[in-house]
Amino acid sequence: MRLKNKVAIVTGGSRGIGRAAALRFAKEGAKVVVNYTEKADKGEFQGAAEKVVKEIVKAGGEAVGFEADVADRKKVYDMVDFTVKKFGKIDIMVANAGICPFEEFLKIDEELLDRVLSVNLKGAFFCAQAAMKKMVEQKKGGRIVFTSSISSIFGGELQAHYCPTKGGVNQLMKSVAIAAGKYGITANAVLPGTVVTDINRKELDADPALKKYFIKRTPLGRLATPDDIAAAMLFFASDDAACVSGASLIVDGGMSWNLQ
Ligand code: NAD
Ligand code: RM4
Repeated sequence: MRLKNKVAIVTGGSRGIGRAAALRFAKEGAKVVVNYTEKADKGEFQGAAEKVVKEIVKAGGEAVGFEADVADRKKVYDMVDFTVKKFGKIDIMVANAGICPFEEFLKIDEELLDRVLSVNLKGAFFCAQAAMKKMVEQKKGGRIVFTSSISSIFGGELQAHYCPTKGGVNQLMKSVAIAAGKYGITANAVLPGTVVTDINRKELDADPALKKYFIKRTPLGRLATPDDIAAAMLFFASDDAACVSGASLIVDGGMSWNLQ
């Protein structure tokens, strides 16, 4: 087990990539706080975090859900305090929660822009800051893993609000890596390609040609899965990455470099 006796928070852990990370980390021995927000997990997604917790517990692991909008600084700090109360410490923060309400550039109003910036960029900032503060107090090092995206490098017609947040996450990650290094804390980013999850399912289902195009462009012949992304996160969170900090790892089957 690669995360034995570790304690991890996975933001946006109730669904998609975060869910896969929560399950994988628990399988590797970590106690996991499965973060989500009610604002996102309503309707058909209600109770998603509890399902993940149940799945982990059923498999013999330890986990608990925690509702917090990562755009809310106080709630993020409360989440870290809760984690320490519940499991005694925090070793790993996976700043993963993110939203991408696809929209045409000319139709993105200030409210939508603010929300995407707040969740994806400010949220990642608060999670890293709150976790690092506690890790510094603990004096035992730590791991901060960001979910960025290939959209941090490439643009997207319906993602003019989203892509800048992921570019920002890359820069945030580098600065955190520099600030945190002297405390034995690493910061790294995973850059997923297109992974079919609730964030894009409707758009991809509505445009099968687009999905086909993504797969065709991918040298490995398939899109990355949430488990593929979780495996990269696990690497950054594990002892194997003890001397890795400030790194970005694209996990997309080679898709994004295939421009020809
Ligand atoms: P998803 O929609 O399947 O899951 C989103 C998760 O985030 C849910 O658990 C939801 O409750 C949570 N969430 C949403 N807003 C939140 C908030 N304000 N506070 C706390 N939790 C919140 O999405 P996903 O595809 O798993 O995406 C996870 C991360 O991966 C995001 O940062 C996304 O930008 C990034 N990403 C996704 C893809 C992809 O193709 N799916 C590609 C690159 C990067
Ligand atoms: C990713 C990437 C994917 C998109 C998701 C929502 O960062 O751009 O293609 O589907 O975001």
